[in-house]
Amino acid sequence: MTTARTALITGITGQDGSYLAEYLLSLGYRVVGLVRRSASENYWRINPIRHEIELIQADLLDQSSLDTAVRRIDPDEIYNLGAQSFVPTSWEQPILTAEFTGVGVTRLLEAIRKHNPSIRVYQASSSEMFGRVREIPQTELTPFHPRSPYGCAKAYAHFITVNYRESYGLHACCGILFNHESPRRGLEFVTRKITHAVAQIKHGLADELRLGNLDAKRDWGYAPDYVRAMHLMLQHDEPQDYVIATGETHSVREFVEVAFSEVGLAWEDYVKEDERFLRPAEVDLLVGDASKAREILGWVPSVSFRGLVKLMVEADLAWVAKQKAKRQRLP
Ligand code: NAP
Ligand code: F7E
Repeated sequence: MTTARTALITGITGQDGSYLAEYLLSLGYRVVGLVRRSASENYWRINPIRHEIELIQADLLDQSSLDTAVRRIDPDEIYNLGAQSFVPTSWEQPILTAEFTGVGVTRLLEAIRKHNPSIRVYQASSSEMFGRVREIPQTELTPFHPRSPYGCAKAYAHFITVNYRESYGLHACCGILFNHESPRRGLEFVTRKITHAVAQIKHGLADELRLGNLDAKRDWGYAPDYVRAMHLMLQHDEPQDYVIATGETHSVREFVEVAFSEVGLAWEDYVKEDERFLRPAEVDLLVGDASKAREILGWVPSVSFRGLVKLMVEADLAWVAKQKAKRQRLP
């Protein structure tokens, strides 16, 4: 009898962590999630699989807790998805963002190096590192020019992971993932903010949607496709870095248009531009070239831009309807 491989996931309570946990369970893995202590649990994304996974408490800010978690679980693979991931917050809390998203990675790599350098590790790098882009589309070789404290922290995290691979021979891969979305996306990110507002407006619970820069362009994919890529990277014998993207770019305005048209509404009647949502520095255009992932890993995305908007709008219509019904039942 072969024993199941063990995966340790940081950030398991987030969008990607929850999809990755489900995917690895479907492949027969033992899945352990690293969670930080909180006075009130934030487990809504992992509740459906709560009985199939194990959780261990640790924090990317705390070296000893990471050392203990890695030693106790002794996983075959670690997926480092934990981070302060909301770009605007990184201007409000630049030092904490650097600690979580940047130095936290070094802490985890140190725990791996000291405990068992043969553990395979995935680092969640980001297209935000390209920032003011030097070429279109962006590849693994495009230079970085981050435009936010978040992008700077991710660039540090990326290079320290590459450095541990080169210095200590760790089997470490960075996935340079472009924006990926789903019904599990946090409500503050623009795609979910839009689809949730569309559902609220359709159900008569809101009458406007306030947004910042409608001209920004992003390469938006579907999160479950992207977690498959993370797993594929760690299965390859040679650890490398990969861009994961759809190769298409669309503006926030286009996302808005498609989302409102899904429910038969004209977006111009509801969307208001609000400078409170503008950023001190913007990333104007991102579009990735995932040829390397396609050729080496056989990875291709399965959901189109329109398909993504549609599935997110449909999920939010159902969710808002449920919330509304619950509220109506209150005494
Ligand atoms: P997310 O939904 O914001 O989830 C972030 C996770 O990190 C949460 O589980 C959070 O836990 C955890 N976390 C935050 N601070 C921590 C700390 N100090 N110690 C331990 N855990 C901590 O993010 P996501 O969209 O799933 O993204 C996953 C990763 O990919 C992140 O590193 C993100 O920066 C990166 N990324 C995302 C995208 C994208 O488009 N989604 C693209 C490129 C890269 P709590 O529940 O306790 O807050
Ligand atoms: O913004 C514009 C905003 O916050 C997308 C994270 O997962 O992907 C994500 O970062 C664009 C920006 O994502 C609003 O200015 C307009 O140009 O959804 P977002 P992001 O900043 O691209 C990368 C790859 C990550 O790694 C990050 O972790 O939309 N925008 N109006 C707005 N954005 C927000 N949030 N809210 C608005 O009202």
